[in-house]
Amino acid sequence: MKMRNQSYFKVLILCFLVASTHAQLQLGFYAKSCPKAEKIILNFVHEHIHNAPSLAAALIRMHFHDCFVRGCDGSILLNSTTNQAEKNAPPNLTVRGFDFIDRIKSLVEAECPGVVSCADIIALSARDSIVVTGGPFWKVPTGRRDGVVSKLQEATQNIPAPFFNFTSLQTSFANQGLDLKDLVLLSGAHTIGISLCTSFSNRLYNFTGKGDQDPSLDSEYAKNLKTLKCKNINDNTTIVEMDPGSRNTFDLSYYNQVVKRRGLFQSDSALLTNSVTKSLVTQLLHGSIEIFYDEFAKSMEKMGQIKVKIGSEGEIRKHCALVNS
Ligand code: HEM
Ligand SMILES: *[C@@H]1O[C@H](CO)[C@@H](O)[C@H](O)[C@H]1NC(C)=O
Ligand SMILES: *[C@@H]1O[C@H](CO)[C@@H](O)[C@H](O)[C@H]1NC(C)=O
Ligand SMILES: *[C@@H]1O[C@H](CO)[C@@H](O)[C@H](O)[C@H]1NC(C)=O
Ligand SMILES: *[C@@H]1O[C@H](CO)[C@@H](O)[C@H](O)[C@H]1NC(C)=O
Ligand SMILES: CC(=O)N[C@H]1CO[C@H](CO)[C@@H](O)[C@@H]1O
Repeated sequence: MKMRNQSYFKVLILCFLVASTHAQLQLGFYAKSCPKAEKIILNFVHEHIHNAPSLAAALIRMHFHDCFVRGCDGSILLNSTTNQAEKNAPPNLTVRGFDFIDRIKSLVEAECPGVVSCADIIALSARDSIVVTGGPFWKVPTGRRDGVVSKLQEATQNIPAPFFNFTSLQTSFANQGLDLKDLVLLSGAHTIGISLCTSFSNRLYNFTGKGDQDPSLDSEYAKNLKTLKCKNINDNTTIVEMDPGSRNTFDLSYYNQVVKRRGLFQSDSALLTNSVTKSLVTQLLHGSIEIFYDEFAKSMEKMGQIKVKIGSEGEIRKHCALVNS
């Protein structure tokens, strides 16, 4: 009887373990199946990011765009087939780094074919590239599986646009299980990287269709942008640093820009239009870089878990741009 009870108990525990490993990602998921995988990714990022530090911005943005559409499942990497893929949607016009991911994938495939997902490669290389360029570290539990569907319309519907107001941003983030704190912290990624004029030139030239300027944008700043950068509303080639003078430094100065009414997008300015997000911005500025990094890490860990596919869902793609045949 005692024996029976014990083995019954063991079965229960086993079931629980199996259920829980299938219910979520885990740190070092590839420790047995491909022990060198994470090292290969980190090494590659280490060797190549110095030639192109701006790629860190591109990769964290790719991770964000991937997670907001069908979860973090690498669907952003798929090429269009009979239908138009996410890749071809307007919001990703400037998503870069696809080759970089493909090169990492081929190194990892050479080490252990068919084991490491493209979705995990995005998540790990985004984190590693930010760390290697001196930014915050966050944990990346692995075990994501790759999706087999990618639709342009879903990217357009789910990726927040630069002209979003507070309400639309809140809804967009809530749809992904993210709250206002996540919104403020993740927007902090705009401390690095660049934007095309066309992502915000309506604020400079034709805010309400009467040839006017967005009153919530600092007028001095708007004037400088117009004379030095975005010389007309159709300029779709000039790039602007979102956090001028520190576009490669992961610091608090993005929030400084925001409180000075110099956030580049309406979505950045919108953080001041709600008392909760406004006070979070102020708190971050009164805190320290360490606090920002810790809080940013928590939100990134949350974002990296959005609707992940695990266990036997999805597949491990052979080529990141193609579903397996
Ligand atoms: C809150 C809603 C957000 C909106 C409306 C938004 C919008 C944009 C837009 C319009 C651009 C410029 C695209 C271009 O013209 O080249 C951009 C760039 C960027 N975004 Fe966001 N974004 C948001 C949230 C995020 C989040 C959550 C992250 C990452 C955690 C992120 C990371 C970046 C980075 C790093 C860049 C620069 C990319 C580069 O240099 O290539 N953004 N974002
Ligand atoms: C995916 O599309 C890109 C751009 O059109 C192309 O360069 C690449 O070769 C394609 N990848 C595959 C695996 O077909
Ligand atoms: C925010 O934008 C949405 C969608 O354009 C609009 O319906 C709503 O009225 C706006 N909210 C505010 C407070 O301006
Ligand atoms: C400003 O917007 C209005 C309404 O959409 C449009 O009719 C007008 O041509 C625009 N002006 C410019 C300079 O783009
Ligand atoms: C940029 O604008 C020009 C002229 O307005 C247009 O011909 C071109 O297709 C645009 N490019 C992109 C990438 O939208
Ligand atoms: C990298 C990539 O495929 N970018 C595409 C994003 O979407 C536009 C259309 O909106 C395409 O022209 C780009 O090629």
